[in-house]
Amino acid sequence: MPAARKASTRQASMSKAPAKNKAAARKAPPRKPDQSAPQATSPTGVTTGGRDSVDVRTQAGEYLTTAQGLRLPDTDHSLKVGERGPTLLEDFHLREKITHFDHERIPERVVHARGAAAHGVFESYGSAKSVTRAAFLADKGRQTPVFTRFSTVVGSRGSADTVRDTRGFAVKFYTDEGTFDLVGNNMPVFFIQDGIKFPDIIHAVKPHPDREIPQAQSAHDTFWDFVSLHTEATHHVMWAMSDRGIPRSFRTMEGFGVHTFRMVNAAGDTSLVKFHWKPVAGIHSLVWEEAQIAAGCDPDFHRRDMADGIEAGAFLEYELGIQVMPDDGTDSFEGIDLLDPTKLVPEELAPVQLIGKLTLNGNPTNYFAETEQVAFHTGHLVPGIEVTNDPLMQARLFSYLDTQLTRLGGPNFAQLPINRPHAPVNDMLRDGMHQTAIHTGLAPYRRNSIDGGAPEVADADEGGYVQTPRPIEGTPVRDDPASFDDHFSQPTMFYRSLTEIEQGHIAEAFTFELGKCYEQAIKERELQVLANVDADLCATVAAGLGLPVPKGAPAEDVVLSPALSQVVTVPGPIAGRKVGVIADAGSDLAGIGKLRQAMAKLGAEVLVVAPIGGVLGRGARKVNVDRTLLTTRSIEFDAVVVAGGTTPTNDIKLVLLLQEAFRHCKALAAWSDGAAVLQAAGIALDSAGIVVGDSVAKAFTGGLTDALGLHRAWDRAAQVMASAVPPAG
Ligand code: HDE
Repeated sequence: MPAARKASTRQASMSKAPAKNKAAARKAPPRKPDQSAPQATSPTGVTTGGRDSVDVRTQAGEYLTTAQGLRLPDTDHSLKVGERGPTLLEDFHLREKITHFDHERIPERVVHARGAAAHGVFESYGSAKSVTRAAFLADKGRQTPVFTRFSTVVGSRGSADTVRDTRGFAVKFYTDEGTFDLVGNNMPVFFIQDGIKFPDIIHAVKPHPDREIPQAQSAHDTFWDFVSLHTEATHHVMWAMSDRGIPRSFRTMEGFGVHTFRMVNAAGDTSLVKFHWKPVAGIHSLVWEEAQIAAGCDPDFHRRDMADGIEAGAFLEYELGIQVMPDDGTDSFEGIDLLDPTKLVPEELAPVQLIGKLTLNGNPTNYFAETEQVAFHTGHLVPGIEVTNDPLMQARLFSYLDTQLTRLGGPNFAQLPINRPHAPVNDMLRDGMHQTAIHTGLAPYRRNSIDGGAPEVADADEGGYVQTPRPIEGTPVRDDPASFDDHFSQPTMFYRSLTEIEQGHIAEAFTFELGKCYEQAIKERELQVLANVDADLCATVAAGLGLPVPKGAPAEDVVLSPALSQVVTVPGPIAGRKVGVIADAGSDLAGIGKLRQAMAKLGAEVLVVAPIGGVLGRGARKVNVDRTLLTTRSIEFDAVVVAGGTTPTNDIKLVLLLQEAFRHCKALAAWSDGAAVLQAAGIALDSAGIVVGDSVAKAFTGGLTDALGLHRAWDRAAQVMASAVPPAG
């Protein structure tokens, strides 16, 4: 508002204030407009210049300027007394540039610091209408913009993507009824039952406080000390040690809301609900050696995969599903305490009903502004979705708002562009650090007569968030219900529901992680935990550690849940997968073209790998080299194919690439005499998951597609050790 108008408004209201009858007769001022972002005009009403209709929050103008818009003649030299003299204090440009730089960082998230995000859209199937009145879920076909951030939990912001850890899967739905955040993980259970222990588990898993090592790892004494003493963590630890702890990519990860939520439909009927994200691309993981190599060769493995995929049009897709349980007052289902976040509900007991689809189709424009500044909060709810008494969830409801005050520097973080709701905001929250809204009106309080009583409060019919009445009575206690005491039967169910391959990976992971601990007592205590999960698992890990096998009492009568296994027997989609093609100057370049076309149709990308960079061939047939044997490593590819005509070589980099792909049970293929290159690397063509053909014909690309769709040739696993030694020559 221009300064002159502001002053006159103030005078007018002051002169009107005293006389009661006059105030009643006075025409109510217009309703306050909704809180708005700064416009492309300055507070004095003058346009800010630069290109027309440019938002002042972006940079505008042709010339380099100071923050005040002063054009600069030079930004490479400070103002000095002579070319070799000292710098002058009057150099305001130097001081502004350096000062701003000095303050560029904000505190990283205390957990989930390492993350990457994408924009997208959620489309409702309308099938949740019977359980929730949340319009973004209930209305068939309704599209809601979303911003989704994936993360690891333990590592710092610059740590590697592929470490063994739980992954965050946080989705911000910008709904018309207010923002809803589903702040979940890629595992359906959590380490602890009560949020009051969260600082403890996090202190234990973070690097040791003396030397601040190891970074982004759970393979150290304090973590295993904690979890072996808090056996409620066992179920989550089993998941973290399983293949779920090292996902192949964000697009091949499941997501879970973890807690039980309460949903309310239009008639006021309530249900208890658990959220699931089902990746359209299937659930796939890395193998441990790949994860370790990637952490060194390409620490950005997951975020690169997501950004490249989105850029190439291979969007990330997930279906949202809910398990619906009756809200009968017991907060439990089939003997499972629904308030215990260390327990899951097997899909066989409560099927996951699909209610909508999430498509991530846009990369952020600016990492800091969007991915770093996005603020999720479990308390960002909309009518139709409510919380339960889960003590982990209750603590989260406090933490997520609180943490932003430090991380984002004050209470106005909801005004940051990425955090702004898409629903109209009229919150009466005022002032504070970094206030960017220019509020109008005089009465940011209710009830008022000055601003015409605005804003109004809304009852349920008008979209107000009215909690379902929950009678609560009891005595304050610091205790758990007895139903929280069973720490082992679900870990046993999880382990026994997996395939032998997956069980083997869990045993290896425990052996690796405990093998990194120094304290003998911690290893022994964790073995005792495993003895209560499964005797074979315990014996295998004990053998690996060279320790005696303790006796336990694992549950014998657990009902298995095959849905927990991620090994597929029917090939799934291959969109977003990467195929490396080994080629050289003599390769069949037309064949490479055909392969690229066939893979592109299915959303997979072909990258040509040659001994040196540049271009292979000439004219219409020419093929760009995407990677050299020096710049890539097998971990980059889901399958490696040798082009026909490629000369066999004993270049150790190529042998290593093929051997690694073989050892990691990835699809390998060759057409025509390319097969000789595989053989030269010591790979038997009759091994599982090897596709050979005379040319790039349908049968060849079909075989490769199937092998890729199965993700790994696990039948090769037994052979893998034999192939570990490259052939001499
Ligand atoms: Fe979080 N968690 N958490 N958490 N969490 C945070 O919030 C916390 C928990 C999860 O991409 C923090 O803004 C407490 C469970 C994700 O920005 C903080 C407890 C689950 C993310 C916080 C939990 C999660 C966070 C740190 C126990 C899965 C990243 C920065 C009571 C269902 C969100 C921030 C993003 C982030 C606290 C437990 C998931 C400190 C106190 C269970 C995905 O507020």
